[in-house]
Amino acid sequence: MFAQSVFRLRCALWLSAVGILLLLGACAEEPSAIERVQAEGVLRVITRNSPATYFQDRNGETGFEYELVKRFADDLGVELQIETADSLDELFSSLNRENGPALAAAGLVASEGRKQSARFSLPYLQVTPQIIYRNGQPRPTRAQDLLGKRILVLKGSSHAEQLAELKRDLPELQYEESAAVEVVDLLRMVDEGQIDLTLVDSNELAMNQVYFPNVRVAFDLGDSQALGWAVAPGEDASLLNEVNAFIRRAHENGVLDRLKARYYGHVDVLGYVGAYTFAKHLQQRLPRYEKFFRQAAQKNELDWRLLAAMGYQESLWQPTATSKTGVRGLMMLTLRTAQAMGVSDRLDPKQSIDGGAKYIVHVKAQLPESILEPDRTWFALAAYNIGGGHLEDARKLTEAEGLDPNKWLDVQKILPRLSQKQWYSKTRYGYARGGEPVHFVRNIRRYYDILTWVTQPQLEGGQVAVGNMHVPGVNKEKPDEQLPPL
Ligand code: BLG
Repeated sequence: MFAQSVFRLRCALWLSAVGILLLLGACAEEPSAIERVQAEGVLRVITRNSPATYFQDRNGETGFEYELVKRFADDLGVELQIETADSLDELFSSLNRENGPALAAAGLVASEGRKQSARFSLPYLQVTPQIIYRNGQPRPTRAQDLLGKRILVLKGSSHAEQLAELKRDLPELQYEESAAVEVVDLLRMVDEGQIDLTLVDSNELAMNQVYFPNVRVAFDLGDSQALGWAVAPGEDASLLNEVNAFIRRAHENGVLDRLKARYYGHVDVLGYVGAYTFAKHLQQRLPRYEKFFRQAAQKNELDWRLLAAMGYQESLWQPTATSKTGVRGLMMLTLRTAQAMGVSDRLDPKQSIDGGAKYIVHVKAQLPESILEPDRTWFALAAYNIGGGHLEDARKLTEAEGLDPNKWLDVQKILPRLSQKQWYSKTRYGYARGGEPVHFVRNIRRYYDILTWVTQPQLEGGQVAVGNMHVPGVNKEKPDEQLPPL
């Protein structure tokens, strides 16, 4: 009897001990993915170093993926730490490694083949895979036309997956994959004729068309596909849920549209012809004047790329340009402006650039102090084009409309009114072609962005010809010799 009750007591003790252990076990449960990020105070993200994703410019880290993921880290209230992978295979193995980065944000197509190595978020961008060929060669228009061509794609890419699938129907199809290159290299190789064709996403082409004058779209290979961020497949859903909520917000509040326009909108703004014409002029014309832009910029404490962007907008870098209104030269100075700036020959490119540089500094200094950077630069450009008086008229109309006369975004909406009688009749300086400075500023900002991406910080200081095509994101440590033989 006694022994039995002792046994019962022991059982009860043992059971409660197990219960406590179980409870303790529950308390010591692994923290979730989001709890780990929050506890560390750091969001570690793996990406690719390319102009369409992440790269360094004169202001530091930048790129579409970087800007988006930075906003996500800010929303979480944690620091962002970027790691880069040299190839897509390396990217996925890093993501899946123990204590690896929490998130991959690298312009990744959420493809079927990747489901084993990644768990994808909601889409943040739709892209279309495009076959790219070289201008002057016969244009392929369907899958059959790919046969017998030298085709190179990124190793481990969704494009390699797509071609493998296509090969099932077209067994004669030949293509190669390389882990030693980035998309910009593929486009450059098509541009220079080292390969016949490649397959890239539409956003990558839109971004890079401005660097490669000979690159053209042959045809779309299949439907549009979704880009997503990814976590490791074994990971719990907590971080992915936060990502999805963030992406939903970014769709709603216009952040995604703005980033898309800024990074992938060159072709939208310039048009395809404008984009490859710019690329051609970047190689052929800018090198002739780059030295003058740099010297004038240094003398006047300006960014030479802004001056070069102005020169492109004014004359497509042509020193003998003349407008219908008799404005002349690379920087399109009026006779009056030229005289005021001490320019004796407007057709001399060096004099024109010096005069333009001096004049932009002059008009900027005349602007009211209430206009702050970066808007101040855009207002100065507008004044360069339309004159300070008309710009002041537009600012007054802007204020009367209840908008902010110190914000370029607001004033540019009102400027076109200067060419409508009902509005200009109320102004001090009267009629002006108010739409012109709006295009002028928009285009210069676009060229300025592109020039910023072409010229990397480590190349600054020396005399570096942009014509040599220093495209951001190209890994200079990988010489061409390492590329697979084709
Ligand atoms: C600018 C002058 C301003 C002048 C305005 O015109 O020229 N800028 C320069 O000379 C650098 O000084 O302002 S004002 O002095 O206060 O009157 C207004 O007259 C030049 C503009 C005009 C424009 N491009 C630089 O942006 C031009 O050529 N437009 C004509 C285009 S088209 O050929 O008729 O289509």
